[in-house]
Amino acid sequence: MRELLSGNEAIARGAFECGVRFAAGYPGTPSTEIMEAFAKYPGVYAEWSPNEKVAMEVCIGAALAGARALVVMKHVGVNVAADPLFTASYTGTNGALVVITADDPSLHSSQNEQDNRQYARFAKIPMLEPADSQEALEFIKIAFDISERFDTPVFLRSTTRVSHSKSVVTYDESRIHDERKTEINFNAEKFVMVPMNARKRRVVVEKRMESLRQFAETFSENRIEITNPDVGIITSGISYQHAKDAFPTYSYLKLGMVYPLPVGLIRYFASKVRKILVIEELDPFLEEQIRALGIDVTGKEIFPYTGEFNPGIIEQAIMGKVDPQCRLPEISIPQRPPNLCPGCPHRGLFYVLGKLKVFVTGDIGCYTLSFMKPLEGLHSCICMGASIGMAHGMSKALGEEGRGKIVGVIGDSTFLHSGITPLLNMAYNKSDAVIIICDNRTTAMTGMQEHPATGFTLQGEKATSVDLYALVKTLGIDQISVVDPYDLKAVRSAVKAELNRSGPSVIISRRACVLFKRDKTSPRKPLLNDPEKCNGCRLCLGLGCPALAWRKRDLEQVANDVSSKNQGVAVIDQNLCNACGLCAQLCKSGAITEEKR
Ligand SMILES: Cc1ncc(C[n+]2csc(CCOP(=O)(O)OP(=O)(O)O)c2C)c(N)n1
Repeated sequence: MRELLSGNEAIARGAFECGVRFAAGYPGTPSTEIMEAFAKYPGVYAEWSPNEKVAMEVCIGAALAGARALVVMKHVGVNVAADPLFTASYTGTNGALVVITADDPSLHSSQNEQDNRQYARFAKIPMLEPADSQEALEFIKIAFDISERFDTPVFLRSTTRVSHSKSVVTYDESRIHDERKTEINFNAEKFVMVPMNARKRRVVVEKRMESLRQFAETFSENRIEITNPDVGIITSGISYQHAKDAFPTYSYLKLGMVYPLPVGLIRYFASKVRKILVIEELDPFLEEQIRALGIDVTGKEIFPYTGEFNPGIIEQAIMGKVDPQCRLPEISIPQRPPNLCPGCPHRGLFYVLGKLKVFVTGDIGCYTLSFMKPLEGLHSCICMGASIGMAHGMSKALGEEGRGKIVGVIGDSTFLHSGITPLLNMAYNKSDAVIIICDNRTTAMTGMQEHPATGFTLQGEKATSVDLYALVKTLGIDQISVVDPYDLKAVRSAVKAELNRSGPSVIISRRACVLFKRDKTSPRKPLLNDPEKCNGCRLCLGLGCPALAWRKRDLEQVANDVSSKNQGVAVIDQNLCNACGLCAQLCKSGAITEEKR
């Protein structure tokens, strides 16, 4: 069978083929589609866990019961899941555990650009790195075999290009393996990581690393292609594809396993070529280890440390110029800054916050875009869940000076991911900050995934839906209010009231994402702006709504119009307007209405 699959779809397919029937993850670009694709295979269990740490623990448990378990996350998700993972490296897996880390060089959709190959060395866990969809399908199977054979978690690292590019994949329907047998296993010495047991396991980990190093020497996916004795390139993953495109005739050592490295194979390759280049995106991960072997290589002194590579970048670094054939086509498209959708429920809230003289500690989600003009309603963003702790820390540090000036905002999915404990902390340590949960009933930013408050599972089954109000109350917050962010007055008075109060408080700003309402019963008609009534005050444009534009009046019109000297009027794009009504609330001249035409 031949099919065009993205790297993510191929990972899901390969996992299913090799008997994986258990997967957990938390959404995050560029990894999200792996879980979404896997969940559709027959007879599998797949869940969105509330965060990556939980997903990791769920899969460690499944593996302990003998399953082949797949845990999926984006690169920063591994930071969240690192605690259980590092010790699962000691316990081993019993069944099999493969961790997908989908890294994002060039930060297409991430808050940082960390190179998760470092985690393999840090946690003493082997790591495979596919270069295209076919390899993604094959490598995930190999990863599970390695996990079982060496009793270790295994990383499979993808990057955005591999995860999201589609290439032809050949697979064999008849090679689908059955689910592994599961059973309860008791082995306290191996699975109870108190110091006396962990010390013994620590030694096992080092022995395992030695066996893996030997395995790497003959591992078929660490592949040598000797063609040109002058230049040899050591590379892996997507960098291999780019390097091959730019320099098809050089010799290559393509590493399918980037940790641990095949030292003997590298020495052998070095003996066959006169000059070695190490081509890798982000950190000099391979380069430093190869240099440590005493092998002279050229690497980051010519290749960039940051961002994705492409054949042009590689050619420029090596040759000092780019062959036009290697140059990426120059496409001239107008700059289009990201913006909240027309009708986005976050807009009303952040319009109000931007007008108040408060510091808003932000979090990650669609609403993070509110930091930009014209809203400017969010002033920091570090990582998922950070807003609440930061708001608390700021208000404590500022003391009296900060009273009534610190607000933290967090999305519903992010609150359930990592906002609960910092809110508990705020209640416990008597904070003064105001927290706003932007509850749009979905995980909008990554494409509308379910979470524990939506009432549905990843596989579409009905589930219990946590009551955010009750949850916040249980954490010890007594002052809670709920507002509709489509009602500017209500939002303003709720925020002001909470800022004037002492002690921690929470406002739930509740309105379903305009792109994803389960209730589709009452679509509203786009609003109209009457150019005769519009006084050109531009107040409505302060919302930054993509459905609102400014139309200049020509000079003659302005000169002839005795009633108004407006230079222009606001216009509402009828194809974009979702009738949230915010602009009508701001319009003092009554020009914006819900009128019939
Ligand atoms: C540790 C980590 N996991 C996943 C992500 C990807 N991600 C960023 S924000 C977010 C959730 C957004 O949902 P929500 O908080 O409900 O806000 P919304 O986008 O719906 O406004 C996700 C999954 C990330 N940045 N970091």
